[in-house]
Amino acid sequence: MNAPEHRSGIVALVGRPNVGKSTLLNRFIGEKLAIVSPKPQTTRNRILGVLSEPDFQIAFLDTPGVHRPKGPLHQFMVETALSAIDEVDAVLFVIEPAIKSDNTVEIGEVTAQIVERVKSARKPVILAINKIDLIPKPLLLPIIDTYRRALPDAEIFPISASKGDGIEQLLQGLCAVLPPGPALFPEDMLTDQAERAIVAELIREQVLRHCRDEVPYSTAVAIDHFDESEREPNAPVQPGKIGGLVRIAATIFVERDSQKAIVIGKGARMLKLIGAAARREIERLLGAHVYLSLLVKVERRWSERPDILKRFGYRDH
Ligand SMILES: Nc1nc2c(ncn2[C@@H]2O[C@H](COP(=O)(O)OP(=O)(O)OP(=O)(O)O)[C@@H](O)[C@H]2O)c(=O)[nH]1
Ligand SMILES: [Mg+2]
Repeated sequence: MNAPEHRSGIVALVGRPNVGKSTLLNRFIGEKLAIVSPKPQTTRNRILGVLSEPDFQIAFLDTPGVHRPKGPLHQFMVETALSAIDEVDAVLFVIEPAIKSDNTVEIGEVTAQIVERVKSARKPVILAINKIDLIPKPLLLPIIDTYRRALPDAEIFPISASKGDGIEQLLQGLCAVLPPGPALFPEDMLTDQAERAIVAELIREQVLRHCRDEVPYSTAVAIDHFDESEREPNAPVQPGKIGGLVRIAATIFVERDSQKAIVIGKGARMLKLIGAAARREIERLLGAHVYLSLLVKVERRWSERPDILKRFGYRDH
């Protein structure tokens, strides 16, 4: 028997905010490439994660959650997500179970908008129903039924990204819709993101996790210094093996003085908590000790100002 033909392609993860797209990307790749939080609108940019196996290579493109945008930052995010659909080989549409109290399933307005967009793109689509660990099995059937009618050409996979259930089957389903072809990216490449971009995101993640209300939506992080002169090159990234020291200075930008006060906290307690949690995550990423110093600055209404959006890396694609 012949060996199976090698397949490859780019797959966009698309869906509403908070359904678990970034959790799923990290699960596929086995590394934390994208930050995750319980708050919607966590991801703001596209994040590429490459999975290379002997028989296939899939480059996943995580995207911001599609929502009704308010203001330029959110418009950028939604465009980033929807335009990805046109640029990939297949779409992995991620939803989470939403069942009304009378046990009926309704496709919400935004989800319906994604369904239409995906249909008009006329490319292979796979639907992942995520977070199945949260619902009793019998409740899955009406969801599957509803989406089978809405997207008759999509194969449907119930999964749990956080527990890892159904991931192998989903990968096989994706492979089946990708064209035969050689790897598109080097096989040891996991992402196109620079380390310092991931570091900025890991700091933003801790602001999201520690602060409430409007602070998460008004936060951006910029890396000011990234000094690797005391880092040991090629240090093995393993628990317990630490390769030297990386000194990082970063600024957390918010939009108002009141938000700055929240992020710093009484006696700088909040900023210390954010810094300590971010440092742990960054040390894991870099496999090195990390010295992290954080500043908090106000950049008024930055999320509404196109010039500043660009400076923070939220550019047009
Ligand atoms: N119970 C459960 N929770 C999950 C699962 N997958 C993700 N979550 C949680 O759902 C929340 C949102 O996850 P994210 O991965 O940030 O969601 P996202 O779709 O990337 O969100 P945006 O970036 O805002 O669009 C987090 O609290 C995750 O831990 C799952 O399979 N089961
Ligand atoms: Mg995300």
